[in-house]
Amino acid sequence: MSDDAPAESKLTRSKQRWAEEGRFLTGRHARPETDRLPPGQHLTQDWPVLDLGLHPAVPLDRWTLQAFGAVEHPVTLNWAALQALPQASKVSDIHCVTTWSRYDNQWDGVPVRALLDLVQPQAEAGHVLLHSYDGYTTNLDLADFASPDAILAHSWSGKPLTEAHGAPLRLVLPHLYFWKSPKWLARIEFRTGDRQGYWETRGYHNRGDPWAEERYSAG
Ligand SMILES: Nc1nc2c(c(=O)[nH]1)N[C@H]1C(S)=C(S)[C@@H](COP(=O)(O)O)O[C@H]1N2
Ligand SMILES: [Mo]
Repeated sequence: MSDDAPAESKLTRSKQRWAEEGRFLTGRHARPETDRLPPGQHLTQDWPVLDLGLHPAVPLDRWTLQAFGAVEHPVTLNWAALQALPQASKVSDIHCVTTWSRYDNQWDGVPVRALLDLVQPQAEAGHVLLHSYDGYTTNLDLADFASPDAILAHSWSGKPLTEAHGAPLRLVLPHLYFWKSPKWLARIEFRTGDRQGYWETRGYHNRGDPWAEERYSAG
């Protein structure tokens, strides 16, 4: 556990206890080709807000996104520089480890692959650690981060993200549980070795594939 982690709310403590108890595990497997809803999930029409309880307000004129570490071209992008990168629109489903799923979310933003083209990860860079303005962190294999569906999203349903859902910019990585999609994204650290983030150090699975029900780490 890192010592600069934010203070824990009641919900955060409950979620950590559920991880210890293996709550919500069904033991079933499903295949994305035939079953749209992963095992143990239920559909919701609304869009719940889940986070550590801090909603950092970052004014656009002070906002930056930094990409650094094991890359050929580290960058610090301001809002105008982010808007100048290639833009795309992607529709994907959300699967949260607390068992709600939400279909057909439309995201607009910069495909992660466009950012990777810009910074050029070095051959030794196998992992990323993502840092957010609320102190949240989460880790990914570079191969997962580089998914063609991954997008640095500034808009949902054609409108700018609300502050509660991560404005001005969040990652959306639809093939993993939603805790792997940080809101209020601030810094992308490219690493040669893996380093676990906030939930991963509190009992959540290191990868978080909803189809394999990778909710929690064993033990
Ligand atoms: N910065 C940040 N990102 C975060 C979190 C957080 O606490 N802080 N919580 C994660 C979790 S556990 C979930 S389920 C989703 C929820 O996103 P939503 O509130 O937009 O539904 O955000 C993820 N990204
Ligand atoms: Mo979550």
